[in-house]
Amino acid sequence: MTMMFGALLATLPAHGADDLQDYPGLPGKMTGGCPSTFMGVTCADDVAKLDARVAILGVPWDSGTSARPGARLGPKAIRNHWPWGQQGSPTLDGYFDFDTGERILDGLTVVDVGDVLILPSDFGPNFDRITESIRRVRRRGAFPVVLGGDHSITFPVVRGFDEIKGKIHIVQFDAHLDFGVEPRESRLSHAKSMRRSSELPFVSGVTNIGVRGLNDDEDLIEGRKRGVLDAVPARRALELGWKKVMASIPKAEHYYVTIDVDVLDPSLAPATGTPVPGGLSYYQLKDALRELARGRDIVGFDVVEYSPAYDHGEVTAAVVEQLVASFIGEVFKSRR
Ligand SMILES: [Mn+2]
Repeated sequence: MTMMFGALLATLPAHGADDLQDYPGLPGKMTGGCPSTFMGVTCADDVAKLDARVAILGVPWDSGTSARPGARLGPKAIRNHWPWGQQGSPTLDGYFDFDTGERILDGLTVVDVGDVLILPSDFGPNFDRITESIRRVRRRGAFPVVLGGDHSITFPVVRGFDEIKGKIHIVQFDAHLDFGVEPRESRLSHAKSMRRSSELPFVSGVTNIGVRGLNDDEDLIEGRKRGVLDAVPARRALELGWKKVMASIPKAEHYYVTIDVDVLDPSLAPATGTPVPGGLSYYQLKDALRELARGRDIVGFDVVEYSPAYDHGEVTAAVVEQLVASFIGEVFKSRR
């Protein structure tokens, strides 16, 4: 039986450069455009002609999940949460934010480039397409905003910033460190995404904000020893206040921000694979992102681990949608 299985595998074509060519996985190319878009912005699925400041990119991948799967349905569910159809972009008028008293997104072209094509189960070709999609979005001068997907996608996403000059520091909002001690779990699982990302030559390190609950601390001890990982636990962050927390983040030329939905209190964000009691409220996370964006060159961000099968009345979808829109607003406010 083992022999037969081996023979069968031998007849399968090996993955190579041609696969990438056959399935360029450019957003939209293989998925038939955009059935729906993030907050109704224009569909711009031909990345070769992309002309926008901000590009929303879906990555419907959850094969890196260790507990409850379903985050592959996240991008679609976040887009479908918007009930008013495609109203187009540029978002000339923007939105008035009653939380801050400011107008955001006005005059900013935000488009949705669709999803990276995912062919189930193979990490290699899928991760290569994710990386290549980020590179192509960036070469067109657009700021990538990625909707996951489980947290394993952050590694191939960050890998797509390899043409940047200077170093990137990753700020991770997450109930977990995702820096799993080797050799536990597979190398590319969502529990290892920060470890893999920290190994990229242009990444200076990772700061976790929001780790909590009962867990191992050996990965944090190791990461600290190597100078590539530090963490401000959720409870500690709330005691310190965001000004002090953000001031503790190491200086870098650029910052990439990854937001795992499970950083939030699961009572307001139940729709995630590995919920942990406690966590940030919506306003606390919104304020944290506002403080983080102040005076820092943020080059892109993702929101991952939104898993709509565990949602109730789309409450988590609403949280994700508003966080994404307001964080884009904060990032580009500081660039005006
Ligand atoms: Mn995570």
